[in-house]
Amino acid sequence: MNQDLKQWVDACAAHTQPDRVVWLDGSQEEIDRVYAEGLEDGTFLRMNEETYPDCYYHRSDPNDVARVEHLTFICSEKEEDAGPTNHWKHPDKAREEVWPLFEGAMKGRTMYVIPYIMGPAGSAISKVGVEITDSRYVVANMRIMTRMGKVALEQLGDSTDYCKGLHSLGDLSPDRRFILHFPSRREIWSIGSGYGGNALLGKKCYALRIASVMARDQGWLAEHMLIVGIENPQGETRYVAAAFPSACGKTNLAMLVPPASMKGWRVWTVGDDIAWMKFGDDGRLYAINPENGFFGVAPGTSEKTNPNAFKTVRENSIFTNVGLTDDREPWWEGMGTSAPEKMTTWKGAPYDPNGAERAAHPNSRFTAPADQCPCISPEWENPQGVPIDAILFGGRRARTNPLVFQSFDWNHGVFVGAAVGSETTAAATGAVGVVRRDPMAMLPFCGYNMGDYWQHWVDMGTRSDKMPKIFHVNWFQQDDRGKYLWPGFGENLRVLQWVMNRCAGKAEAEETPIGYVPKADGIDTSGLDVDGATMSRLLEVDPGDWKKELDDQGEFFGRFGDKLPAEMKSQLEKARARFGL
Ligand code: GTP
Ligand code: SPV
Ligand code: MN
Repeated sequence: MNQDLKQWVDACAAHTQPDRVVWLDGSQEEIDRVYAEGLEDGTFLRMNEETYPDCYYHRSDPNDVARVEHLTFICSEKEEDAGPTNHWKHPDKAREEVWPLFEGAMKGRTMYVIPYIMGPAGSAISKVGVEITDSRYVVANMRIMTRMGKVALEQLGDSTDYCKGLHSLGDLSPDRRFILHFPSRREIWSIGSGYGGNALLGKKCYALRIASVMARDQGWLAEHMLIVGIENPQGETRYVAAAFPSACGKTNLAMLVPPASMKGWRVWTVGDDIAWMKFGDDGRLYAINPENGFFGVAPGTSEKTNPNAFKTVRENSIFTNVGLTDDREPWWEGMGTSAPEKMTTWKGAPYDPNGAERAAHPNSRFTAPADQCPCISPEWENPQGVPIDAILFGGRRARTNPLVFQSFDWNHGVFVGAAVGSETTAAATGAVGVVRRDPMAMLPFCGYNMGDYWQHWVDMGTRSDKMPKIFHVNWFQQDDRGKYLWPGFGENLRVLQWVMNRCAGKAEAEETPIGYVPKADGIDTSGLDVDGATMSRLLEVDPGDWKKELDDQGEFFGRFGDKLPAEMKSQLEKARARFGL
């Protein structure tokens, strides 16, 4: 028994006072018991055993359906170390205000101890965490999303090198909800929420907020990125990592099905949300997916848009806050089938096809094992990771950002990432559809000062002459009536083809003030219903739009004071100068 771990678990149990403490080993009998108890207490409903074998349905509290950024804090000694884009609480104040909320919080409940590994078991890049929770829903999700139980305790041994995460549902009141991170002692406290990134502490809390600090200190990168392998008709596979903000298309791009016109192309999923990237001995960046499953956005996922996700979730999966048909099957808006007559909404009310209430919450999700994905990469558990050729940044923008452009070089690419803007989505509480700066899609996930984070990216670029090429993409341009101009989904491979060709030095490009943009006929549109005029609009760089964009970026950079790297300041000035500003 690891003494450090035992002491911490004992201390948490003494404070939270559960009825019993259960250490999880990851076995089938154990999870069967957790589900059986969860069926009993109403946490879960069993789904249709024939069409969705071993699948479970869960409704979260209606006021607990997304990440809560305003209740998420970095608890560093100095406020400056959290930076202007994070909420900050001094560790002493956290102990004073939040620790008491845990007192007796698990009375009448079971405390589960979940040892887990982020990354393949045995990989030198993998890291161990332990989550303590009183939620059976969290246990079931962590069992899909991580490698957990005995295997994690074995990897940990006597070491104190693990992340401690204490989670309790508390009373689920938003007034007593806090997600706290203590980067220097690698600890997380989460109370008052049972959902997603607030409660599955291995995901955003550990693998991004805490790990980003470790990555800075140890010279690697922890990023909100999918990882995908693109195989060309010659059988060569190259890997791309892409950072898009929450609910902006990572899962979809990671599982893309090539369009019929691109014969011989194949796409291989390595990860859909998080990438840890380290230098290999050859100076290239290698990425692993620290997760073991997908916690994906349900609405908009259909046989047509993402057939691979559709097949992945047909067994051993959990559906949260979607509609539930009377046949106990899931249904959501954008599933590609008409709404069934008899259905219960995510709130548990009868569905009214003519009413205003949706069947599924816009941030409803599926949790599914990664190895069930039909296009899972044979390399997805490679302990060394996969070598990355290109990094994409992207956002959801109705205009301004063209379909794709390439940065001039690494540092310009870091600037392009730092300047990402995107319309907000339902993945976090708050207004939806408002453009905000979301650097590297990490605004809610960087565990330290974002200025230092950009400097870390610049520093990484000085360590190798084999850095990936950096691009920016935008699948979400709209016409004046709000219709998407680009078909997206599988057709995005046409853009990746241009990206791959640029990496191989093969495709031509137009040099513009924002970077290299494809020539008018640069993207293959054969078999697509996109005319020349639409294509030029998709590739347009409008100086008026970009003046506003650069002004906004400048204002954002201004918030960082001395922490803004000189390189970012100079990149912004150069970008302005290229527009004659
Ligand atoms: P997180 O799990 O929150 O990090 O999200 P994600 O980035 O993985 O987003 P996901 O792929 O789940 O997509 C979110 C929404 O965007 C879904 O409703 C998709 O249907 C939609 N979407 C994804 N790709 C495209 C695209 O190329 N075009 C359009 N128009 N919509 C897309
Ligand atoms: C996101 O919001 O980016 C997600 C879902 O991937 S959550 O796990 O809630 O963070
Ligand atoms: Mn995400």
